Amino acid sequence: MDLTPRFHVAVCVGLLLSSAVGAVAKPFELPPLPYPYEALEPAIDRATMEIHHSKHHKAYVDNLNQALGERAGTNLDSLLAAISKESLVVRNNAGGHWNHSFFWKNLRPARSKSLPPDLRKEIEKAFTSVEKFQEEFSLRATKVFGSGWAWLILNPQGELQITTTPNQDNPLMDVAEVKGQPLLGIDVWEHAYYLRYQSRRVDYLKEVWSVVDWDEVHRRLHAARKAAAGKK
Ligand code: MN3
Repeated sequence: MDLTPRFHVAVCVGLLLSSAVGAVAKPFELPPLPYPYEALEPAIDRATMEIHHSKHHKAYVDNLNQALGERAGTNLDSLLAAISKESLVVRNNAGGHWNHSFFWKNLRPARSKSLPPDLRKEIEKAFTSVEKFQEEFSLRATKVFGSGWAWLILNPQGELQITTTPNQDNPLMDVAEVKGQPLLGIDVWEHAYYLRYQSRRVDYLKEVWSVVDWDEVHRRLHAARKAAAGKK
Protein backbone atom coordinates (compact mmCIF):
# COMPACT_ATOMS: atom_id res chain seq x y z
CA MET A 1 0.00 0.00 0.00
CA ASP A 2 1.31 3.44 -0.90
CA LEU A 3 1.14 5.72 2.11
CA THR A 4 2.58 8.77 0.38
CA PRO A 5 -0.70 10.64 -0.29
CA ARG A 6 -1.91 10.10 3.25
CA PHE A 7 1.46 11.23 4.58
CA HIS A 8 1.25 14.39 2.49
CA VAL A 9 -2.23 15.13 3.76
CA ALA A 10 -1.05 14.65 7.32
CA VAL A 11 1.90 16.99 6.79
CA CYS A 12 -0.32 19.61 5.14
CA VAL A 13 -2.91 19.48 7.92
CA GLY A 14 -0.11 19.67 10.46
CA LEU A 15 1.36 22.74 8.78
CA LEU A 16 -2.03 24.41 8.54
CA LEU A 17 -2.75 23.76 12.19
CA SER A 18 0.61 24.93 13.40
CA SER A 19 0.47 28.13 11.33
CA ALA A 20 -3.09 28.75 12.50
CA VAL A 21 -2.02 28.76 16.13
CA GLY A 22 1.17 30.65 15.27
CA ALA A 23 3.44 27.90 16.56
CA VAL A 24 5.75 28.06 13.53
CA ALA A 25 6.10 31.85 13.52
CA LYS A 26 9.30 33.14 15.02
CA PRO A 27 9.02 36.52 16.75
CA PHE A 28 10.25 39.54 14.79
CA GLU A 29 13.97 40.22 15.06
CA LEU A 30 16.05 43.37 14.72
CA PRO A 31 17.73 43.06 11.31
CA PRO A 32 21.46 43.86 11.31
CA LEU A 33 22.49 47.14 9.69
CA PRO A 34 23.88 46.42 6.21
CA TYR A 35 26.93 48.65 7.00
CA PRO A 36 28.85 49.80 10.10
CA TYR A 37 27.36 52.55 12.29
CA GLU A 38 29.93 55.08 11.08
CA ALA A 39 29.48 54.26 7.39
CA LEU A 40 27.15 57.18 6.64
CA GLU A 41 29.43 59.87 8.12
CA PRO A 42 29.40 62.80 7.72
CA ALA A 43 25.78 62.92 6.53
CA ILE A 44 24.56 60.82 9.47
CA ASP A 45 26.86 60.48 12.44
CA ARG A 46 27.87 57.25 14.17
CA ALA A 47 26.15 57.99 17.49
CA THR A 48 22.83 58.76 15.79
CA MET A 49 23.00 55.53 13.78
CA GLU A 50 23.88 53.43 16.80
CA ILE A 51 21.07 54.80 18.96
CA HIS A 52 18.60 54.81 16.07
CA HIS A 53 19.24 51.17 15.20
CA SER A 54 20.13 49.50 18.51
CA LYS A 55 17.68 51.43 20.70
CA HIS A 56 14.82 52.92 18.68
CA HIS A 57 14.41 50.21 16.05
CA LYS A 58 14.96 47.49 18.65
CA ALA A 59 12.23 48.99 20.82
CA TYR A 60 9.75 48.87 17.91
CA VAL A 61 10.59 45.19 17.38
CA ASP A 62 10.31 44.29 21.07
CA ASN A 63 7.09 46.27 21.59
CA LEU A 64 5.56 44.77 18.47
CA ASN A 65 6.31 41.22 19.61
CA GLN A 66 4.91 41.97 23.01
CA ALA A 67 1.76 43.61 21.66
CA LEU A 68 1.09 40.75 19.22
CA GLY A 69 1.68 38.00 21.78
CA GLU A 70 1.07 34.69 20.00
CA ARG A 71 0.87 36.46 16.66
CA ALA A 72 4.46 37.77 16.95
CA GLY A 73 6.30 37.13 13.68
CA THR A 74 3.10 37.13 11.62
CA ASN A 75 3.31 38.44 8.05
CA LEU A 76 4.14 42.13 8.38
CA ASP A 77 2.79 43.17 4.97
CA SER A 78 -0.62 41.60 5.69
CA LEU A 79 -0.63 43.25 9.09
CA LEU A 80 -0.01 46.69 7.53
CA ALA A 81 -2.67 46.15 4.86
CA ALA A 82 -5.29 45.66 7.60
CA ILE A 83 -3.74 47.88 10.29
CA SER A 84 -7.09 49.64 10.92
CA LYS A 85 -8.17 46.47 12.75
CA GLU A 86 -5.21 46.63 15.15
CA SER A 87 -4.51 48.61 18.30
CA LEU A 88 -2.57 51.86 18.17
CA VAL A 89 0.38 50.09 19.87
CA VAL A 90 0.53 47.49 17.08
CA ARG A 91 0.09 50.20 14.42
CA ASN A 92 2.95 52.33 15.78
CA ASN A 93 5.36 49.47 16.33
CA ALA A 94 4.55 47.46 13.19
CA GLY A 95 5.08 50.67 11.22
CA GLY A 96 8.23 51.44 13.19
CA HIS A 97 9.70 48.02 12.45
CA TRP A 98 8.77 48.01 8.75
CA ASN A 99 9.82 51.63 8.14
CA HIS A 100 13.25 51.30 9.74
CA SER A 101 14.03 47.96 8.07
CA PHE A 102 13.20 49.70 4.77
CA PHE A 103 15.12 52.89 5.63
CA TRP A 104 18.45 51.19 6.44
CA LYS A 105 18.37 49.51 3.05
CA ASN A 106 17.74 52.68 1.08
CA LEU A 107 20.87 54.28 2.52
CA ARG A 108 24.51 53.43 1.80
CA PRO A 109 27.96 54.97 2.27
CA ALA A 110 28.37 57.99 -0.01
CA ARG A 111 29.75 56.85 -3.34
CA SER A 112 28.81 57.81 -6.84
CA LYS A 113 25.70 59.94 -6.89
CA SER A 114 24.72 58.81 -10.37
CA LEU A 115 21.28 57.35 -10.87
CA PRO A 116 20.58 54.32 -13.02
CA PRO A 117 19.57 55.86 -16.40
CA ASP A 118 16.01 54.51 -16.54
CA LEU A 119 15.29 55.59 -12.95
CA ARG A 120 16.56 59.06 -13.87
CA LYS A 121 14.24 59.08 -16.89
CA GLU A 122 11.23 58.13 -14.78
CA ILE A 123 12.01 60.78 -12.18
CA GLU A 124 12.45 63.39 -14.91
CA LYS A 125 9.13 62.39 -16.44
CA ALA A 126 7.33 62.79 -13.10
CA PHE A 127 9.19 65.78 -11.61
CA THR A 128 10.99 67.49 -14.56
CA SER A 129 14.46 66.83 -13.12
CA VAL A 130 16.21 64.93 -10.33
CA GLU A 131 17.04 68.27 -8.67
CA LYS A 132 13.36 69.33 -8.77
CA PHE A 133 12.37 65.97 -7.31
CA GLN A 134 14.84 66.33 -4.45
CA GLU A 135 13.69 69.90 -3.82
CA GLU A 136 10.03 68.92 -3.70
CA PHE A 137 10.71 65.83 -1.58
CA SER A 138 12.77 67.82 0.92
CA LEU A 139 10.13 70.55 1.08
CA ARG A 140 7.38 68.01 1.80
CA ALA A 141 9.62 66.34 4.40
CA THR A 142 10.35 69.69 6.06
CA LYS A 143 6.64 70.36 6.38
CA VAL A 144 5.83 67.13 8.23
CA PHE A 145 4.52 68.47 11.52
CA GLY A 146 6.15 66.68 14.45
CA SER A 147 7.31 63.13 13.73
CA GLY A 148 6.85 61.25 10.50
CA TRP A 149 8.21 60.09 7.17
CA ALA A 150 8.54 61.32 3.60
CA TRP A 151 8.15 58.80 0.78
CA LEU A 152 8.60 58.30 -2.93
CA ILE A 153 5.98 55.76 -3.96
CA LEU A 154 4.68 54.02 -7.04
CA ASN A 155 0.98 54.85 -6.78
CA PRO A 156 -1.87 52.58 -7.95
CA GLN A 157 -1.98 54.52 -11.24
CA GLY A 158 1.60 53.44 -11.89
CA GLU A 159 3.08 56.92 -11.37
CA LEU A 160 5.86 58.14 -9.11
CA GLN A 161 4.49 60.31 -6.33
CA ILE A 162 5.80 62.02 -3.18
CA THR A 163 3.79 61.61 0.00
CA THR A 164 4.26 61.92 3.75
CA THR A 165 2.87 60.03 6.73
CA PRO A 166 2.59 60.96 10.42
CA ASN A 167 4.26 59.01 13.24
CA GLN A 168 5.21 55.49 12.05
CA ASP A 169 2.45 55.16 9.45
CA ASN A 170 3.40 54.28 5.88
CA PRO A 171 1.76 54.13 2.44
CA LEU A 172 1.18 50.36 2.71
CA MET A 173 -1.28 50.85 5.57
CA ASP A 174 -5.00 50.77 4.83
CA VAL A 175 -5.29 53.94 6.92
CA ALA A 176 -2.85 55.92 4.73
CA GLU A 177 -4.31 58.95 2.99
CA VAL A 178 -2.16 58.25 -0.08
CA LYS A 179 -1.41 54.59 -0.71
CA GLY A 180 1.25 53.00 -2.87
CA GLN A 181 4.40 50.91 -2.93
CA PRO A 182 7.26 52.73 -1.17
CA LEU A 183 10.48 53.13 -3.19
CA LEU A 184 12.33 55.52 -0.88
CA GLY A 185 11.56 56.55 2.68
CA ILE A 186 13.27 59.22 4.77
CA ASP A 187 12.81 59.31 8.52
CA VAL A 188 12.14 62.85 9.76
CA TRP A 189 11.70 62.04 13.42
CA GLU A 190 14.05 64.21 15.49
CA HIS A 191 15.85 61.05 16.67
CA ALA A 192 17.06 60.60 13.07
CA TYR A 193 19.05 63.86 13.02
CA TYR A 194 18.97 65.77 16.31
CA LEU A 195 22.49 64.92 17.61
CA ARG A 196 24.22 66.40 14.58
CA TYR A 197 21.68 68.86 13.22
CA GLN A 198 19.69 69.80 16.35
CA SER A 199 16.50 71.46 15.14
CA ARG A 200 17.82 72.00 11.58
CA ARG A 201 15.78 69.36 9.75
CA VAL A 202 16.39 71.29 6.51
CA ASP A 203 20.15 70.71 6.79
CA TYR A 204 19.69 67.00 7.48
CA LEU A 205 17.51 66.77 4.40
CA LYS A 206 20.21 68.47 2.31
CA GLU A 207 22.89 66.01 3.42
CA VAL A 208 20.86 62.82 3.41
CA TRP A 209 20.77 62.73 -0.42
CA SER A 210 24.50 61.95 -0.43
CA VAL A 211 23.78 58.57 1.20
CA VAL A 212 20.64 57.53 -0.70
CA ASP A 213 21.12 54.18 -2.41
CA TRP A 214 19.65 54.87 -5.87
CA ASP A 215 20.35 51.31 -6.99
CA GLU A 216 18.02 50.10 -4.25
CA VAL A 217 15.33 52.62 -5.27
CA HIS A 218 15.75 51.39 -8.85
CA ARG A 219 15.45 47.75 -7.79
CA ARG A 220 12.32 48.51 -5.78
CA LEU A 221 10.73 50.35 -8.70
CA HIS A 222 11.19 47.32 -10.95
CA ALA A 223 9.85 44.96 -8.30
CA ALA A 224 6.82 47.22 -7.73
CA ARG A 225 6.06 47.44 -11.48
CA LYS A 226 6.39 43.68 -11.79
CA ALA A 227 4.06 43.08 -8.82
CA ALA A 228 1.55 45.58 -10.24
CA ALA A 229 1.62 43.84 -13.65
CA GLY A 230 1.06 40.49 -11.93
CA LYS A 231 -2.09 41.78 -10.24
CA LYS A 232 -3.72 42.88 -13.52
MN1 MN3 B 1 13.46 56.51 13.32
